[in-house]
Amino acid sequence: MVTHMFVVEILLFLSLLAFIVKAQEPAILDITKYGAKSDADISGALSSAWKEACLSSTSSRIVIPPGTWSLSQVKLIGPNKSPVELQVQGTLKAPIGQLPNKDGEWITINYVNYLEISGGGVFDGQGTEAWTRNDCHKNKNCAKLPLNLSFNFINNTYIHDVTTKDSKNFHVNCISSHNVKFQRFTISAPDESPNTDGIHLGRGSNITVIDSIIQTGDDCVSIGDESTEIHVENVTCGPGHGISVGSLGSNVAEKDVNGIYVKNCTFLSTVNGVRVKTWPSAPARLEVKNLHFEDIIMDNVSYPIIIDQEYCPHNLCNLKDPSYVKISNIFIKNIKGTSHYPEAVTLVCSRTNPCVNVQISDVDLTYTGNLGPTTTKCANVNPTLSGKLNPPICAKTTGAQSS
Ligand SMILES: *[C@@H]1O[C@H](CO)[C@@H](O)[C@H](O)[C@H]1NC(C)=O
Ligand SMILES: *[C@@H]1O[C@H](CO)[C@@H](O)[C@H](O)[C@H]1NC(C)=O
Ligand SMILES: *[C@@H]1O[C@H](CO)[C@@H](O)[C@H](O)[C@H]1NC(C)=O
Ligand SMILES: *[C@@H]1O[C@H](CO)[C@@H](O)[C@H](O)[C@H]1NC(C)=O
Ligand SMILES: *[C@@H]1O[C@H](CO)[C@@H](O)[C@H](O)[C@H]1NC(C)=O
Ligand SMILES: CC(=O)N[C@H]1CO[C@H](CO)[C@@H](O)[C@@H]1O
Repeated sequence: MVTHMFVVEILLFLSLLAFIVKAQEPAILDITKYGAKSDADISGALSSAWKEACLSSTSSRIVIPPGTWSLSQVKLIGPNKSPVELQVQGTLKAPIGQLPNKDGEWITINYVNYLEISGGGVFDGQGTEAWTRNDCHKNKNCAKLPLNLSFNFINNTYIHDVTTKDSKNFHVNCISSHNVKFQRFTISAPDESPNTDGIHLGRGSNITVIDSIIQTGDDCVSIGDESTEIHVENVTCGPGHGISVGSLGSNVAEKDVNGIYVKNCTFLSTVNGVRVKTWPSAPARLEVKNLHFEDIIMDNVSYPIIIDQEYCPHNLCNLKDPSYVKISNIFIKNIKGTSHYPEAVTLVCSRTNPCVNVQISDVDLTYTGNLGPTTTKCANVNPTLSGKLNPPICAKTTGAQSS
């Protein structure tokens, strides 16, 4: 009798345990169960699955199965009660022409906590045709093209093992988000695609981009104001315009940038390597501090290292007044490789706010062309130098050092 009851108790306990284990498995929400068909727009099905996931009190996994799916445009908005995973196994294709709401982005995910995007699939922006309509580099009143993926106000998010290709504009915009990690996140678009920044970050904290390959027509990763604790590690950039902090200063409300770490990255034939750019004659007085650029390989990079406080593309700015952005605590260490133009290192700081505490060690950059020796250009900066330095950084006779 006693043993019998004991067995019953064990059985009850085991089934309870099985229930708990099962409860921890996410509920699977396959979009085909919500009406998705491979020959029609899946935005309705995806939105329905998303709504259910957000309302669920246990975690959910939305699955986009293998295959090619048309997605016209979608806005996936939280809040969510439990973690949500969006598993993209197939390829999502944007419409070739305009999106239904031409002022919106293609895929927007906002106000979500505990999100995971995974699955090995592809977000295909189908931008090839749209790029020919993009004249924003020469026309200030150009029609804005939609960006690929916009993640705003998202926290505790892990985006991994997916590809975004041929966005019509920026590939990823990630604003006002905290504790976000992009890993094995592939971005691909051709060199000549305009404004196709890889990942644009702003007003966020603790964001990591790691183990990723970013090939695009504009910045690899661009970092806007109010960014703190941004880590870019083991990322290969190129083609594209490199990793850039800024441009900063144009808006008086801009807030400080603090703690940027670019480590163990490789730049392949990019226009810039690591760059900080601030506008002259601009109102904002924010600080940019604690930037670490370390263990970087530059391969045929046009301008490998640049701090430019007189940033003035296409001469469309006013150089009368300086930049009021204060730059301090810059650590540039172990940067090796080749530059495509002679001016391998540029440190042009503001005349009213010289750069403070710039430490440079072990920089070895060789200019491969025949326009003379490798050079550096420096203004309003007095860096602390150590280790092997080629070219000699900020030596008195700027422009005349041999490599
Ligand atoms: C994300 O974190 C920020 C800062 O802690 C907080 O203000 C915001 O409400 C959070 N958002 C969500 C969707 O959890
Ligand atoms: C930073 O974000 C990661 C997730 O990418 C998280 O594991 C870690 O706890 C966060 N760190 C802090 C200090 O919040
Ligand atoms: C670095 O990133 C590449 C992908 O670009 C990956 O194959 C490699 O495993 C990563 N290295 C480490 C140590 O994780
Ligand atoms: C550093 O980057 C190289 C080249 O991308 C990669 O092979 C290596 O695994 C990375 N190391 C670490 C520790 O991430
Ligand atoms: C070096 O970079 C320049 C300018 O971006 C490019 O035109 C050239 O093809 C690159 N060379 C190699 C060998 O990749
Ligand atoms: C370049 C571009 O189109 N940026 C837009 C990205 O999306 C945000 C809103 O999420 C817009 O404010 C930007 O203009």
